[in-house]
Amino acid sequence: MKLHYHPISSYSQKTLMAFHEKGVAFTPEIVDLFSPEGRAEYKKFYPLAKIPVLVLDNGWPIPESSIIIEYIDTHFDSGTQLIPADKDLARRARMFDRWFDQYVNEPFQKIFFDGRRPEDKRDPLGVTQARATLTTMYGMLDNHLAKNTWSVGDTFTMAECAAAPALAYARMIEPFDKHTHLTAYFGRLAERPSFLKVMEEAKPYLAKLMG
Ligand SMILES: N[C@@H](CCC(=O)N[C@@H](CS)C(=O)NCC(=O)O)C(=O)O
Repeated sequence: MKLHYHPISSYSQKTLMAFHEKGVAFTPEIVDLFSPEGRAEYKKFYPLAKIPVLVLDNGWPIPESSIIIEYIDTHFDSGTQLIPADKDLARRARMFDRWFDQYVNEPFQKIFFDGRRPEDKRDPLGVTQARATLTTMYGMLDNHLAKNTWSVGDTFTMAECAAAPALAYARMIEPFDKHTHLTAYFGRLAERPSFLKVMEEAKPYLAKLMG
């Protein structure tokens, strides 16, 4: 199976982390959405032009990072079980996965990409709202993590795959150091071998981007 992704894309990193957690192999297909040619080419394959997309050996495409993780977790027994067998724990893992995507990753992307727009095309109100969402979420996560090692108690799940890249990027534009439990949680994520591997792959691309 082939994974269309980019090493610095946070949603790609989320799925990469899941692949590493499970020890599942894939054929990498790096997509450059920053280049107009790369984007135009990719749009022919996936008109929404979002990464990641997993393509199975039978040609069946699976878009959306959470759905890719669902696929690999239910089709491969190896490594970490990312969606708990218990229905209630599974629902909680999915809920945190949604929270990290919608209220950490999305506001981060809004703020980051707004900063790359020409001055007259920026959206200050949207950025203020995104920052408010981020800080609200930081507070909620901090409370939860005061009593939990991972999102779902002691069980590392798909939620952590969503959390690590999203928090790593979000903290660069909105630090969360004053939230000590969230900071400690991020410290645990930052030591996770699957995340270290993702960061290692991203390093040369990030260096190039920062120029
Ligand atoms: N909901 C999607 C979001 C994917 C997404 O927004 N990916 C970003 C890269 S991190 C992207 O493809 N952005 C390109 C664009 O929006 O044009 C998922 O979970 O996979």
